[in-house]
Amino acid sequence: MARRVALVTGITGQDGAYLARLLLERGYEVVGGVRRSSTHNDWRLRELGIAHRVRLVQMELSEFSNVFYVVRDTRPAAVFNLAAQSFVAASFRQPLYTASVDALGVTRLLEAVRIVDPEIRFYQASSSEMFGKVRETPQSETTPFHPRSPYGVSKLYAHWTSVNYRESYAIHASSGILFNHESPLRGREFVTRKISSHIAMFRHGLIDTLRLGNLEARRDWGHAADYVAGMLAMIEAADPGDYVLATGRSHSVREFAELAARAADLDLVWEGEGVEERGRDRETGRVVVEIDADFYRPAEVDMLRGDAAKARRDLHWEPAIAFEALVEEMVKTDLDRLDRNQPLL
Ligand code: NAP
Ligand code: F7E
Repeated sequence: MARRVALVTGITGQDGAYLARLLLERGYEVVGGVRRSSTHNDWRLRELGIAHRVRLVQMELSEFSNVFYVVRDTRPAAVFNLAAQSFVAASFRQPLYTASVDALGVTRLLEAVRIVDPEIRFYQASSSEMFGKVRETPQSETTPFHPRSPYGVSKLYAHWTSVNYRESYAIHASSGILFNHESPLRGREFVTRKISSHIAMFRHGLIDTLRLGNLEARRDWGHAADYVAGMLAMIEAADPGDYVLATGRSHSVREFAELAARAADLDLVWEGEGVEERGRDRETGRVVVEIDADFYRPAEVDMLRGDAAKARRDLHWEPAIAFEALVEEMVKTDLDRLDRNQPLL
């Protein structure tokens, strides 16, 4: 690629921040799409020390003319489409908005790419949520899809739209089917960061208990910093394609909570069943975890475990950060933020 401008939609999110840092390290000029808001939301870019090195432009994925003019005026070599209403639980309450941004937003962006310059390379942030009620384990690029939420359904539309623009117009469009990836920059409503931030607040005496939903759900959790390297590898590959990125290991929410508690010197012991279940600290007997049925979902994805053999083979992609190290980093970072009187964002 001769021109090295990368346009990253969703740059204010977790992946946007890590990807922007990686792109800058690799010599790209980074333009970040930001939706209009009354408050400036660049804390992740500031935390990584790169806020001053990226150019932000207003970009709302539900507005075609806005999307089109940004692509036309920035003339990127590559577009990374990370923008989305990304919270599965919220998609049940806002299914139409989720579809507009996560599904049709991708058509808007790909139409802009097609019209402005079909040589622009395109990365779509697809999701393991598309596998939903899984047909086989582990899940790979050939596993049939069965999404279980408006989010998963929207991402599936977006995935096939990316495939379709590749096949119809020869656009270098890749779809990264990424399993859950987390970090200290994860949004606080997602279960991993909810746990790490609440455990840290509990340790600091700022809250009494952590209220969780389904403890038995299993996810293949990796580190976001590893996964953005896979996104860039897809964009830079000679040929576009669809790739699963995953660690190949699966853990329950309960295991995540136990490990997170241990990182803050709490030893969880469980008692009771269903919504009556509690997790107490062995030493003090204090209740640390309670169950709250409000966090159950209308349809759950019970277990995910990915097979990233294709990405290993074709992209030489390999996750470096193990689950245990990820959990520890997340809890220690939140504890450290509180030690320094920083708000948990
Ligand atoms: P995230 O932290 O929730 O970030 C989402 C980004 O999208 C934010 O910058 C958000 O802006 C922006 N956005 C939301 N609605 C928008 C709209 N209407 N127009 C323009 N921008 C909008 O998500 P993430 O964890 O970084 O994930 C990045 C992408 O990968 C998402 O598409 C997600 O669905 C997908 N994905 C994530 C995972 C994962 O485990 N993290 C796995 C598979 C796929 P604000 O800052 O203003 O909210
Ligand atoms: O839930 C269970 C919940 O919200 C994980 C997004 O990045 O990854 C993410 O989607 C599991 C679910 O992530 C609570 O029921 C229990 O089974 O952290 P989550 P997610 O739904 O897997 C995929 C790959 C994406 O693409 C998405 O964008 O944890 N769970 N108790 C809970 N979940 C939450 N949020 N809060 C709880 O209290």
